[in-house]
Amino acid sequence: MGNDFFKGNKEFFPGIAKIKYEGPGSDNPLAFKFYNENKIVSGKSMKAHLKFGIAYWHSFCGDGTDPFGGTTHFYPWNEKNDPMDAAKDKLDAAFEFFTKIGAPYYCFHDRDIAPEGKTVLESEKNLQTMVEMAKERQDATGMKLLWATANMFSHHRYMNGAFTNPDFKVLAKAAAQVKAAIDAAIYLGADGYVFWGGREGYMSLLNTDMKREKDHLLKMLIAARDYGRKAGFKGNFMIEPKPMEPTKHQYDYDTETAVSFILQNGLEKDFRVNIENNHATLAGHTFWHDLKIASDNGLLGSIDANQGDYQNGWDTDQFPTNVYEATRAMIVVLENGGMEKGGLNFDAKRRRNSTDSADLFHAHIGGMDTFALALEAADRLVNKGTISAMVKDRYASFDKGAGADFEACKFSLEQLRDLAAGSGEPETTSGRQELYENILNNAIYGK
Ligand code: XUL
Ligand code: CO
Repeated sequence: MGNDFFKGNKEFFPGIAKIKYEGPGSDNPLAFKFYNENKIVSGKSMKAHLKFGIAYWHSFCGDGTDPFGGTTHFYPWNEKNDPMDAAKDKLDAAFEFFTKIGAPYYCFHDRDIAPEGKTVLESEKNLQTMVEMAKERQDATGMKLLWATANMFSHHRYMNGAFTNPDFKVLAKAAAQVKAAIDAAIYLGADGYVFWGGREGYMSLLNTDMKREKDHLLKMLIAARDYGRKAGFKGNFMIEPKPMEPTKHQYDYDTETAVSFILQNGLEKDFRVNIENNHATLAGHTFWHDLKIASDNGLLGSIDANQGDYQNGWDTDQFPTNVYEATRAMIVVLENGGMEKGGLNFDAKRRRNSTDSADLFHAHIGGMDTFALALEAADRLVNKGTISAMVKDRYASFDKGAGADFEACKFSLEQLRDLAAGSGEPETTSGRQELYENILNNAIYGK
């Protein structure tokens, strides 16, 4: 019974009603067990804390293709021959899904919602037409656009990069695409605009002038920012770090790199980072680490909520099910005071062999329940304050006396030497990692 989409006349997901919260006692696979959108957690509803977004590309465009085989997900909205007619069916399917799953936001690449035309003008017109239709549906349903972006990695012209292409003519095409995508973001009232530089990197340093390419990248981000602000875009521009894939090395390698780039170039007023779990793990970090780097620098923009595979390491874009990992993420989000204009976008796809329409619902229900559990666990931990008090105490020697003077830059190296020479060997202090881990587990299990 695979690929059972579109059995009805008008509905693309027939037989599936709006997903409701039924609580942990329910055995209904098409119900939330933990995500209760109106439940108040620390003065705010779960819906407002989590701000779930649906990724248009995975849920309505991804067809199950992998490097070893073609389509396994056959969608009724891809059946019409005219690409604009197909795009309209896809939009209807998407909004049907959004309202049935009950997520308040969505995200798209320009080419997800509108087909590329033969010319720049035709592409702009296609996008404008689809964006106007999307606006009508947003107004009718209350859905909001979390962020938009331009796909500057699929077309063959971008095989050597977009903003970092060695051919200026290609760079100009990328500029045209970004301008139209920013216009779309403004028209739809998006809270963000994302730059993920899929091909902004190199396959070989032998043929690459890295310094020049990075300079072009910066110039283009500034041009996009200036255009967006002039045209009235009020949201955050965001860089989404990823170390590799499809290139061997991407310039926005990890969060630390992207944050440094933003700060070094004075872009912090307009730019934030959009952090994806599986990109962090691909860079050899944890999701938690990258979120913390962003938050510590006041640059946490939004999250692409997914998870990787712990054995093979690459970007498998699976739906988040790991409550422990999600809890650590939500601790950072809560301590950050939320994400202002950001949310949790499911940049995640069903497995190639998950071919039933219900699988799309199971996948999102799992992701939403996971983060609902994580939110409550993180809230218990943050509110209790045991860990933050323990961490504060760990650094207490810098709160007064010579330690505080050091932080206030009152000591030279020689003076520090004299202090050390005048005192005995410090007593060792336990880092108590196991105790911290137990406290986190206790919070996850309801204490
Ligand atoms: C690719 C990825 C993208 C960005 C948007 O790994 O994460 O889907 O989120 O271009
Ligand atoms: Co992503």
